[in-house]
Amino acid sequence: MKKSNKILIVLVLCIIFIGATIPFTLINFSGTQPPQPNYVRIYVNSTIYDQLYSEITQYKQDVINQGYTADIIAWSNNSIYDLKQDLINSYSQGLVGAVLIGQLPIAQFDYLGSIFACDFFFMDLDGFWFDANPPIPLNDGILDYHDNSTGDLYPEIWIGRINPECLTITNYTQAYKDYFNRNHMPIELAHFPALIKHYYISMIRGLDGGVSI
Ligand SMILES: [Ca+2]
Ligand SMILES: [Ca+2]
Repeated sequence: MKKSNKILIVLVLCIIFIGATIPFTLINFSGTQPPQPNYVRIYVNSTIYDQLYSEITQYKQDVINQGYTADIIAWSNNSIYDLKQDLINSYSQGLVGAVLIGQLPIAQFDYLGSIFACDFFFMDLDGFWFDANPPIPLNDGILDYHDNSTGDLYPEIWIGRINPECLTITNYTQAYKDYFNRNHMPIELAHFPALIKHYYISMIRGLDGGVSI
């Protein structure tokens, strides 16, 4: 067989092999795509879950209607580390954020003696956080140290809280219900210019000392 014919046969075999492999490669690639990051977890303090079941179920549906997937979790664990581990576990499912409803774990951070609530602890899923940072090795439940570890210092997800229990009201259950009902109430775009107009009329009348409408 001539050398040129051998080269031609090899080329043909290569083309057949590549043609047969590409579809399997594409199928396999599409099968290993990471989940779309649109997953929201809605944590609810387990002690208020039953009373607010219908409102929170509606809230979940509102979240889904905005293009997310969502789960409700009745949570009764006070550990900031266990809550964070649950968020870390969910990140591989496409978690983009979490809503914390009711009294749920609050991380605190001590920066040069200034102590503050720190939801950033729950947002930064791959950074390193530590309680008892030398030279003050005080393991008191208040975080003292943060570095990037094998990840980075930035947030991977967002955290939101809904909790009226810090307010000077007595009927928290009603406050939750009122909030979720307001949140579900649609603002129709057709009415929006009228709302803006109403706002400005009220403001101007207030400035003039008139009676607001
Ligand atoms: Ca500490
Ligand atoms: Ca990070």
